[in-house]
Amino acid sequence: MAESNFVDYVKIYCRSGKGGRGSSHFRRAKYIPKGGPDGGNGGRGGHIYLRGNRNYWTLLHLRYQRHVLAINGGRGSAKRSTGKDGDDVIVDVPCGTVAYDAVTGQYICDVTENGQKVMLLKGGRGGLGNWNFRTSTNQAPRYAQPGEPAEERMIILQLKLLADVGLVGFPNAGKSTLLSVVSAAKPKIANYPFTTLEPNLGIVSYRDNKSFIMADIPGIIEGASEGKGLGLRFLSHIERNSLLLFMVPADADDIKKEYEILLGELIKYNPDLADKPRVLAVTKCDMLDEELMQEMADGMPESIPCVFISSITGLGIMALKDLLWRELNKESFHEVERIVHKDIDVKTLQLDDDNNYIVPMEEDADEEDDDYEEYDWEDDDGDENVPKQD
Ligand SMILES: Nc1nc2c(ncn2[C@@H]2O[C@H](COP(=O)(O)OP(=O)(O)OP(=O)(O)O)[C@@H](O)[C@H]2O)c(=O)[nH]1
Ligand SMILES: [Mg+2]
Repeated sequence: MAESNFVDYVKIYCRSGKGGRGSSHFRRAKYIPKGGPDGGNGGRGGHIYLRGNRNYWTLLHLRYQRHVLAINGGRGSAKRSTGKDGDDVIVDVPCGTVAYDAVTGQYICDVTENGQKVMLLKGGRGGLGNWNFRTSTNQAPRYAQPGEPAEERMIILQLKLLADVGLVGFPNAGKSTLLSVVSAAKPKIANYPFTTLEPNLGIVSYRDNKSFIMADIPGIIEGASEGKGLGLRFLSHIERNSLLLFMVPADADDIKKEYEILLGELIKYNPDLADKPRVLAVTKCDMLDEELMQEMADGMPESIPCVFISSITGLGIMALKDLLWRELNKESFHEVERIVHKDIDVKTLQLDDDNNYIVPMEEDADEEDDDYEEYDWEDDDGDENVPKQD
C-alpha cells in the first residue's frame, strides 16, 4: 500500500551552529612594532526555529528531511574583525504542531499561529578575541575564547490538527457522511467500521459567508485511550478542536451510554478535554419517526445540547450548524492555548532507531592552531627595507 500523505509525526535530528572562536591576533603593520592585540570576536552559531505556516497541512515535507543543521559561526580575525554569524535555520510547520524531546518524550513547545516563531535550539555564542582581554598589566594577551558549543537534540514533531469542530464518534456513526454534506470535502464513506483512517478537514460555510472548520476524525472505540482500535494516535487531533461534536447513531442500543463511553475515553486520554464545549448529534434519524424522536429526546443527557440529524435527508442539519455557530461564538469560549500538552511516551511511537539520525560532529578545522597566534616581532611584514628598531 502506498504510504499515506497524512504525516502527523516526524522525528528529526537538530543541531544548532557552534560559536566561532575569538582570534588571538596581534597587529602587524609597517613602522608599528608591537602593535598590540587586535583579535576580533567569533560569530554566533545559527539558531534553529520552528515557524507556523498556514500553507502546510501536514508534516509530509519533513518526512525525508531527517537532519536540520544550522551553520557554525565564523572565526574572529585580525583588526578586531568579528566572525560572521551562522545562518539560522527556520523549519516551517503547519499551525498546531507540538515539539517533544524524542528521548524523554518531554514537551518542548507548541506552534499555533501563522508566522509564530519559536526557538528550538540556540546557536553557540562566539568567543571573545584577545583584544577584549587587554589590560594595563597584560597588554599582550595571547589567548582568546573558543566559541560556545552547538546544541543537539532529537525532536519529535507532532501535528495536532486545529479545527473549530471535531467529530467524535464510534466507527460507522456517520461522521464522514456529515462532513461530506456540510462541506466540499470528499471523505470515503462506507458501511463498515474504520472507513476513515486519517483525519479529514472541511470548511463548513454558514449564513452570510461565514465559515468554520470541521475535522472528521477516525472512529473511537472503548479502550482507545489505552491504544485499542486506531487508538491514541488520533485522540491527539481531538485535543486541539475548539468544540467537540459527539455523534451517536439513532439505532444505538443506549445513546446516553455510548456518549458516556466516548467522553470517558477522551477524559482518560487527557482530563483537560472534559472542559471543552460539547454538542451531541443523534445521526441517521431518517430511520425514526416524529413520535419516536420525541420519546428519545427525553432520555438524552441533560448536560449537553442535543440535535437529531440525518445527513441523507438533511433533517436537522441547519439546526446543527446554528447550534455549532452559537457555541463557537459564546463569550466564555476557551481557546486552544488552554490545553496542557502531556509528555508523550516515545516507546509507543513506531520510530526509526536513533543511530540512523545522528550526524557526527565534524572535527573542527580551526581547533588546533588557536591558543594564540605567535607573533614574530623580528620579521615585521616581510619588508627588508624597514630599519629594525631596537
Ligand atoms: N440512513 C442513514 N444512513 C447514514 C446516514 N449517515 C451515514 N449513513 C450511513 O452510515 C454508514 C457509515 O457512514 P460513515 O460516514 O462512513 O461513518 P463514519 O462515522 O465516518 O465511519 P468510520 O469512518 O468508519 O469511523 C454509511 O453506510 C452511510 O451511508 C444517515 O443520516 N442516514
Ligand atoms: Mg468515516
